[in-house]
Amino acid sequence: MALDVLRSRNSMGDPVADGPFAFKPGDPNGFRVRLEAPPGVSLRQTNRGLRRTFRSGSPTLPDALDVGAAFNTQSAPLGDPDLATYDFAPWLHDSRGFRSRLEGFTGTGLHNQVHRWIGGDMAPASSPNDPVFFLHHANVDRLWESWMDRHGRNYVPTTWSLIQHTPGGRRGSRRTLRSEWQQGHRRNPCPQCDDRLPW
Ligand SMILES: [Cu+2]
Repeated sequence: MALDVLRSRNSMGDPVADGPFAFKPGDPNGFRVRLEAPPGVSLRQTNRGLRRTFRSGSPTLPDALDVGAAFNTQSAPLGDPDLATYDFAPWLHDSRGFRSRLEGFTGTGLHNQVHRWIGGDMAPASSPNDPVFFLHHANVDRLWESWMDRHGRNYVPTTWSLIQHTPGGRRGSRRTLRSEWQQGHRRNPCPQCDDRLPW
């Protein structure tokens, strides 16, 4: 379904020029992007059309083989038994396990690859500006649900964890994950998050 939406004629561009999300300069009620988070900027107001730059960040989309590989818990080289575990300490973005595989920090790309393939407004932290974000993330949730059907609802860590995501990679003092996240980003925008990681 997402591909059908994206493959409509001229459904990419700056701005998108066709389809239900086309930019119509003379129509104040047409689809507009009102907030954006470009690299190095946490959030700012704007008033423009939707941007999509297909294949700019990845030449391909994930396919069924990529998804199948993320569920293959056989021994190497056929699969990876760690994929039967949701996540592993120290819970970093590229830790072993299924979570980082589905996010796309390990393996073939999956979630991140879709953001990169669509590009434009799907790349930065303001990626929910593109309605296809919700199709994409519904599918990510579907895959996670499928994994939980197989391996149980084993979310880890079970308590708030120290986070190493603060500016400079320092371990913060003992605060909650949410507090670290907010304070870390308020003090100093994290280049890794703002400029590299798809959302
Ligand atoms: Cu995302």
